[in-house]
Amino acid sequence: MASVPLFAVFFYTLHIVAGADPCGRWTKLSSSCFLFSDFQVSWPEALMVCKAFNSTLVSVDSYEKNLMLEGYLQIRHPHDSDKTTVRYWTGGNDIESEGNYYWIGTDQRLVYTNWNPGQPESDIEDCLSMLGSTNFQWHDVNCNFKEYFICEKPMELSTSPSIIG
Ligand SMILES: [Ca+2]
Ligand SMILES: [Ca+2]
Repeated sequence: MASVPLFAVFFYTLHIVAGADPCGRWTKLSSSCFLFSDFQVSWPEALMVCKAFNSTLVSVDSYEKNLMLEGYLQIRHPHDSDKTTVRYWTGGNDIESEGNYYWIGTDQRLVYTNWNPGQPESDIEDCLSMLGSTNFQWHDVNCNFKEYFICEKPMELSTSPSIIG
């Protein structure tokens, strides 16, 4: 745990998985478990926190998944005053090769996209963020900005044996 930031340790103790719920304290949406952070960090820090939970930054790799996450974020931030300032890191980035965005969780190039018009736009903005100010459409943003973030991990399947017949 030496490389894990202290805030991640505190966060973990607050959100420790309990009981048989396949997502524990995380949010279950479709077939994955999601953690919507309530603190803001840079993209590399966000990735480190997700990894500390055996998860990764979210891959928004389909229309349906984007719609689901956007809908959840709209509910999570119902007030316009909040929505105009809130931003969430995803796993999308072009850090390694400018203009070649991929999802760090799946190692796949972006196929489905929901960029805000005019984005992505910059060789100094390499991390993909969902911005409340544009109904959570995507922007390339400087990876050092501090934003909220979304971790994703597959739902843990039950290990109890099923009885057939
Ligand atoms: Ca870029
Ligand atoms: Ca941008």
